[in-house]
Amino acid sequence: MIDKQPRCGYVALAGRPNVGKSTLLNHLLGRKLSITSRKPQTTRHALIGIHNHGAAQLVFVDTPGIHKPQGRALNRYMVGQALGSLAGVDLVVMLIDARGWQDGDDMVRRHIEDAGAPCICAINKIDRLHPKERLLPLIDAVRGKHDFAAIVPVSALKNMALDDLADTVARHLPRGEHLFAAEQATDRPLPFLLAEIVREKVVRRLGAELPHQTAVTVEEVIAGADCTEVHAVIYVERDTQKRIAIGKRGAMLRSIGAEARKDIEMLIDRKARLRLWVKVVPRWSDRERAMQRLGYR
Ligand SMILES: Nc1nc2c(ncn2[C@@H]2O[C@H](COP(=O)(O)OP(=O)(O)OP(=O)(O)O)[C@@H](O)[C@H]2O)c(=O)[nH]1
Ligand SMILES: [Mg+2]
Repeated sequence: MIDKQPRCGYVALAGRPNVGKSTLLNHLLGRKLSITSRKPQTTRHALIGIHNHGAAQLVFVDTPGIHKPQGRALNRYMVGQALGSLAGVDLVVMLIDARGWQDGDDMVRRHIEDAGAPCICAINKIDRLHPKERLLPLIDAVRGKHDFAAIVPVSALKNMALDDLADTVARHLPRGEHLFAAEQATDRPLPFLLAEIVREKVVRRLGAELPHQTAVTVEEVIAGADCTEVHAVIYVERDTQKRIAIGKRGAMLRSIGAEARKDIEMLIDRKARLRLWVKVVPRWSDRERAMQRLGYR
C-alpha cells in the first residue's frame, strides 16, 4: 500500500572514506551537489541534500569519511564534522564497500551505535561484485555486525536499486510535515558550492601530488547581464606546490579552470567566467586559525 502521509527526517550518510557516500547523495538526488573523487578523504564538510520521494522528504547529510584522525588539524576537523552529523539525526545509512566488511567499518559502526540512531546498511559498489553469488554470504556477514534496520545492496554509480534504498529510508522516517520547500536542494550557499566544484577539479587533477594541502575559497560572484563571473583562490602550503598547481605556462590551472567552469555553468544554468589564483599559506591544514579563514570553522 502506498503511504500518503507525509514523513520527514534527517538521514546521515556515514562510512569509511571512499565508500561512495557523496556519489550516492548525487545519484539519489539526480543532480551533482557533493564532490567526489577516487582519492579517500574528498569530502571535508557536512552537506545537506534534500530529496523528495513520494510523500516523504529525505534530508540527507553527506559526511566526511570517518577515520582515525591522526596528524593534522584538518583531519580532526573532518572527523568532527562526520561525528557531529551523526548526533541528532533520525536515521543513519551506513555505507560499506561490496568487497567486504573491513576494520575501518567496525570503527564507523561503533560511532553509529554511540549516536543511538537506527541504521540501514547500504552495501555499495555491487556492480564490482564478481561473481554475484558472493552477495548473499556478504549480507549474512553484515547482519551479524550490528542490529541494522535493513540491509540494501546498491550501486550508487550505476544507479542500481537506489529507489529501493529511498523507499526503505522513507519507511523508517518519522511521520511529520516537510521541513524544506519542495524546490530547495541544499542548505549551502552558492559560493560554497562553487568553491567545492573548483576543489573537486583540483583533487582529481592533483590528488596524487597534493593529497590534502589544497583548499579553495570563492571571493566574488558577479552576476553580469549575460554571464556570471566567479573569482576563486586555490590555497596550497608551499611554493613548490604553487608551481605544480599552476603547471607549465599555466597549463594545469587553465585545465582545472576549464573543467570547473563547465560544472559551474551546469549548476547556475548560465554562462560563467572563472578567474583563478593560487596562493601559499604555510601549513594552513595544521593551523586552526588559518583553517578558519579558509572556511573550516
Ligand atoms: N564501481 C563503483 N564505483 C563507485 C560507486 N560509488 C562510488 N564509486 C566510486 O568510488 C570513489 C569514491 O566515491 P565518493 O563518492 O567520492 O566516496 P566518499 O565515500 O564520498 O569519499 P570521502 O568523501 O572521501 O569520504 C569514486 O571514484 C566513485 O566514482 C559504485 O557504486 N560503483
Ligand atoms: Mg564524499
